Amino acid sequence: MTRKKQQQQQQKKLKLWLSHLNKPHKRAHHQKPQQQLTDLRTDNELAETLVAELENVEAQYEAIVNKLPQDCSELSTHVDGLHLIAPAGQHHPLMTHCNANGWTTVQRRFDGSADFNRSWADYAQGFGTPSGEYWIGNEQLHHLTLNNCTQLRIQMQDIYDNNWVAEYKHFYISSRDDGYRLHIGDYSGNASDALNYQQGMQFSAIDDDRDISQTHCAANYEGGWWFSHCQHANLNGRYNLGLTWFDAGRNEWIAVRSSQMLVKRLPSDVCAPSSSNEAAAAAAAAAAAAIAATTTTTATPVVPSTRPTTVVQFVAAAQA
Ligand SMILES: [Ca+2]
Repeated sequence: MTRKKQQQQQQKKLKLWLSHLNKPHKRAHHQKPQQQLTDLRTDNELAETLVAELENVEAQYEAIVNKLPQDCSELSTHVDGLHLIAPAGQHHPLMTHCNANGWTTVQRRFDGSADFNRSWADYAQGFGTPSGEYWIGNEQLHHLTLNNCTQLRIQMQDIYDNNWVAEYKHFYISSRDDGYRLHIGDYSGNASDALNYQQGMQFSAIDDDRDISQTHCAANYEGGWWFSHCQHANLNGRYNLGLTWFDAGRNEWIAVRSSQMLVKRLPSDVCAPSSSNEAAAAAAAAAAAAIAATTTTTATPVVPSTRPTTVVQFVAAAQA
């Protein structure tokens, strides 16, 4: 018998058992006790068989999920497009976009079609569609970066069609209990290390202010992010106004039109030892504490561009 036929027969049996068990058992009042006992025994046997079958289905499901790549770098052939992955420690498949170089897309903005002004729970779970505008979810980010061997690449295009890149050799998002805290390190690129300003911050969203500003940054910027006092970088803010990155090189805000955040596992021979997440976390916490101790008001540490763009006005308004 073919595997497909076997599966069809199994499904048929399951359906039959389920329909029997879920049917209300009409037993006549005059039914003899002996008959009632026999019925109960039959029900019990059916239930036991059903549980065994469901366990079998669960085991098959687990086996399929375990065979999925943990991220796009594990795909046998790197083809740009949508792929199913199962991040380490998560026992369910996840559809995401992979590029031809094995990078996993975790965020994408390009037309403002998806609403990014969402709750902390929405950001934890993820939203949008991997083929369009998208946030993969903080829980997924935590699991994708758990291996302590993940790099982050941020690609942006500004409203003047310039391309900007910020890459971090180390990227780790802590657990839900720790507020999905941001840990980054070893920057390279042409966009400036703006994200470092938010190093060690917990994730904030419209309904959950976890920044260290006296204002509510996520509410001001209409998007969830690792805000501090509030930001030097924010790719989840209000589209066309709130997408920004501070380019320290030019002392100017980049007015971001489209952005993409991607992660990729580093080759194992260049991976940091397993304890470095904790070391990075401790360093980040110390840095955050230092910021909190030295700054008591909402800071706009660098005067934005003299060119009055809508982005700058929006940023200035929100920082105030
Ligand atoms: Ca606050």
